[in-house]
Amino acid sequence: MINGDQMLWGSATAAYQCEGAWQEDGKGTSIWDDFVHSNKNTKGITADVACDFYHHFEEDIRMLAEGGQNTFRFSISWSRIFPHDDGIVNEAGVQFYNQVLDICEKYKVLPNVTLLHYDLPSYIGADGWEKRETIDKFAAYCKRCFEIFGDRIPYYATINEPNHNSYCSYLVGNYPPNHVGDVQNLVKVCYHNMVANAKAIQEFRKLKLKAKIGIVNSGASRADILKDTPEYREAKRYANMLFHGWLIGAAVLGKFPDDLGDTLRNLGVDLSFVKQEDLDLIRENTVDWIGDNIYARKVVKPYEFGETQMVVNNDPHHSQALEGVTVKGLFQPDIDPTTRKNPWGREIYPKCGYDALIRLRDEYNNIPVFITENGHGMFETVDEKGEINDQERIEFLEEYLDYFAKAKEEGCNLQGYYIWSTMDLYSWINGYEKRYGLVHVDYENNCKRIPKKSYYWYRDYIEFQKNQ
Ligand code: BGP
Repeated sequence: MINGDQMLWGSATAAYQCEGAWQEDGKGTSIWDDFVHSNKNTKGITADVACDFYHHFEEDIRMLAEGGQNTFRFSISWSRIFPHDDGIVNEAGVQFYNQVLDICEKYKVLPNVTLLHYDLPSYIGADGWEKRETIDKFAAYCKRCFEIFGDRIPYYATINEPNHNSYCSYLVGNYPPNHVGDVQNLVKVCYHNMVANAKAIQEFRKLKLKAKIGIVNSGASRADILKDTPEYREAKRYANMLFHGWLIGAAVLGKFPDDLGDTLRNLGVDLSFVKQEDLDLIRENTVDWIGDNIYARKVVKPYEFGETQMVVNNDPHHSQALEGVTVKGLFQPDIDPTTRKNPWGREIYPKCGYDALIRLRDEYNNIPVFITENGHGMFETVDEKGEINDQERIEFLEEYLDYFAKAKEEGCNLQGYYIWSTMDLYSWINGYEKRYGLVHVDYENNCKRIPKKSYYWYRDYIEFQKNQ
């Protein structure tokens, strides 16, 4: 049971994955527009239209509210606000987000808004986070958003998943700029993200808004082990530090872990880009809340062989493939043969949500937490009655929610929960066949919306929780 009255209950989206309208009303292009239109993208699927949130937002937010949800997570497209590298605001872009906020107000839905969910403007470049100047450009963009939207947005998040995004972009190579095994730039990019986060927060504090600001991380319980030996525990410690600990440490505690520098130098990383002024900025500008996107844990074991790399499995026909990160000399992926996997090989492990919250309680000052994403990707069909019976998703969510409730009962500072996703939308690497929404989108039929069984289940679940 998650005590209802103070909790926010909602669902989440991201601009690139839902808006479409990729060139409408003066919008500039983003690095994801560039990537999906380039020959590096072998799948040839784009989000030019996506689920067309740009033209359906009123209906989407109304449905969300009618489904009992009182909060909506979405992101702002930087290139819709600043289409060019000249600092001139695109008023039509501002108007769009103001309209979205109007509809949220109309339906008493609290917006939780991420300022960057992967889609850097093309003029910043796919390699943008490698460049120090991007820190100032990001802070300037955020400052304008704070000035424009102010307290109309009660919860801002600076960046979505700096860790997962950087790992995909610089280790796996499946996100732009598609570098494989580029550890040097991976570290630099994560570092620049954290300095940019601090700089944006500095701008935010100057305005003395009532709103709260956070950052969204991926999986505070990322690392887990199958054997309890000193070697396994050490592998887990390193994995937790390098998956997320250095980023949450900087954002929440204002400092990187003590042994991070030595660990990275031992991996051959040149840290000459680190500056004392950045560390001061990070120390002085921490978040009010942390978002955690919870899907699965990462099982690791002590390092045995192989180069530093990350493997992801996007082939739904090889569900038992070994996924994960190898860091040479420190750890490598392990697989638990006893747990369930989804068709894309992602482990279903509800307890990881509990572990994440306990970790945030015990190691990060019990900072207020939002589960900013939790959801289940599935293949789905519409039955002969025109309905979508996603019972499997309901069971997934129930199991995870039971563990979140247990953590809250044990004193974790959980304040809000968002299902990924509000409606079906574009999946970064899997396109449209992998569906996450509470609401089905008929892409062949003008993006018609049909609530799934899980939509009604979530409405009843929230109602029940609120009455406890
Ligand atoms: C998170 C991202 C989301 C979303 C989700 C599902 O990491 O923040 O944007 O995409 O993962 O991922 P996928 O669609 O790859 O299964």
